[in-house]
Amino acid sequence: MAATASLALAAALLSLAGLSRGSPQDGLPSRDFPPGFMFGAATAAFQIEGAWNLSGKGENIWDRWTHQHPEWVADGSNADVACDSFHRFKEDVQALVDTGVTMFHWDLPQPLQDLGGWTNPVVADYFEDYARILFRHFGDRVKYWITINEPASIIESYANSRLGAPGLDEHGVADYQASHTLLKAHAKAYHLYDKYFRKTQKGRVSITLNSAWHEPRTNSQEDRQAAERARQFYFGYWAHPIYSKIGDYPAVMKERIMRNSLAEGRFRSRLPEFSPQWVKFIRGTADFFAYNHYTTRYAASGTQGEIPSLQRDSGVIRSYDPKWPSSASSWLKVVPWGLRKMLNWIKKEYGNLPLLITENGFSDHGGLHDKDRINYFVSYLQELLKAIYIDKCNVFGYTAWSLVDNFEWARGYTEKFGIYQVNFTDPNRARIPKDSAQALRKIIKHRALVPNLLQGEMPEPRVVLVT
Ligand code: GOI
Repeated sequence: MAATASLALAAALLSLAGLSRGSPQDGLPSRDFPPGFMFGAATAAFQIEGAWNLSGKGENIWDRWTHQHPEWVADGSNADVACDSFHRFKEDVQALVDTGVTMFHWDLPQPLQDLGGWTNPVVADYFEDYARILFRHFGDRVKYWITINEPASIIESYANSRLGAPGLDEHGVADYQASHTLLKAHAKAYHLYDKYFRKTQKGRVSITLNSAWHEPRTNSQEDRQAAERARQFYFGYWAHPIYSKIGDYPAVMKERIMRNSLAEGRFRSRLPEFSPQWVKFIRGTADFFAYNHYTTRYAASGTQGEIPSLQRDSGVIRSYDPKWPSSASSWLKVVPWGLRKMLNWIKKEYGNLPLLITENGFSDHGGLHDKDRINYFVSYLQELLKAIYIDKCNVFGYTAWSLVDNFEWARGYTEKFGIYQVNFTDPNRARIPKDSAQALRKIIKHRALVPNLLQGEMPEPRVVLVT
């Protein structure tokens, strides 16, 4: 306690004196987070709740996908019980420092999938109805709303059945149709809030977009152009209609998909068109930028992927540097500087809207002494501070993924992202804080990237939050 207090005092004195606690080697002007900076830890309903058929809950597309195809999940598991948060939510809420509520994190009701899911424009109307119910019931307390989590990930499962629900293989067609409805649904929810709720509830609404940073694989002009194309195809796809001045999908997408579609003997583009009314309706529908970031990929110019597919349309071949440290997830390499580059690109491309990092985290195979996860958080937060102080990126908050180990979609329970461990063989699903939870607690308490987070023995974990 005394050590903590004196650390805080030293911090206060140093900042009063206008001095920086960042050492010159790490290039950090300050280790303090700006005043008002928000921290949290995130999770998602389907990945933790369980109770899949209780309390009047209907079947959703992930219930169906996991039950029908256990062989598509790495360990043949499902989320029928998961972390049992349905019954244990009090403990989890107690563990949350600060958070908002995302409306939709992939668990579309199965009856809507039976109508075609997000490829059917009527689903945007149902989404608006759903948003109305949430605004009405929770809007007095929720001040940061996210409509949809990672639309780019949602449409991947319309292209490749093994990636998740709904489990279709309609690449290059259904994924583009689904994106159209997803953007409409988001915009409808935003305008609904604007019209009927904003004045009294005074909250803010956005959509969470995700993408790796795409770095040119070589310095050739082809690869630099390919990297920019990758940014447009994997991120501009969603950000351009909402955040750019002119709206609509990026020009490079419209051109290339049209060209490929005609070459395939079609009479129109596989990418649906927005009418000018829709372009206008979707543009500007975010009060802040919400962004999930995990990793970086190389982009090189080249033709790869099935015909037709988003990858083929992009003309990009993506890869990793073998030198980048791995995680338990094949897609997740540890590349902290990619976060800083991405934040700068967003600022340059769409202006310096306040930005909230809604997910950032690291996977391993379990264990309480998760040094690699602490290292991940610290190194990414360091780059975040550089983006804030050196590059003047307008980042106002950060939520770590994830609060508890959970059902990792197609990876089942084989990859762990939690800062709390969950014992999945214990009927009580006991939660235990990992070393990373202690480290984040320190960071949040001091509102600074305090030194020595990796050094010294962490105290033995206590079992908490279990009644
Ligand atoms: C979050 O998305 C999400 O919001 C959370 O819910 C989730 O818990 C968290 O991630 C952690 O997972 C190398 C065939 C490259 C095609 C290896 C087979 C690409 C593509 C392995 C298998 C990667 C974070 C799927 C963003 C979806 C994982 C987006 C990261 C698919 C791969 C593949 C691979 C494959 N992405 N997601 N992928």
